[in-house]
Amino acid sequence: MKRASVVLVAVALALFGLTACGDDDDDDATTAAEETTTEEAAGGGGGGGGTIDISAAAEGIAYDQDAVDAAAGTVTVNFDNPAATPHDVAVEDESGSQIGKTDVISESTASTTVDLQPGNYTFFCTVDGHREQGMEGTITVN
Ligand SMILES: [Cu+2]
Repeated sequence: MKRASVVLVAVALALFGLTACGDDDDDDATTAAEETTTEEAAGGGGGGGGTIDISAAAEGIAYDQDAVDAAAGTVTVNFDNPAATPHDVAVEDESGSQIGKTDVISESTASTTVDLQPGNYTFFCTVDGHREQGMEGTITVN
């Protein structure tokens, strides 16, 4: 009888240990879920592909970014132009077709939405001469 009790205690401890491991696994799963949520938030709130933030330099004919990433879907392009020089952000696909653009603005912000598929797009300023002076960049869509 006494030996049987020892065995039972050992089994109980073993089960407790397994249960504890199970809890650890649950914690890991929770952490992974939180990380996924954070990544979605970093990609930009809202549904679909999220947002792209592009800003113009305060001085000169330039954007602050020359390459941005986005998730495929309906993407909101948020443009901030702190300069007095008017700029906009237009997006064209790999065939060179313009698929959307913001208003031309100065010392203001504007946004537009574009539907992006996985692949590469180009963003640029449509104001005369600005693209040629370097106001363009790439959008990589995953
Ligand atoms: Cu411009």
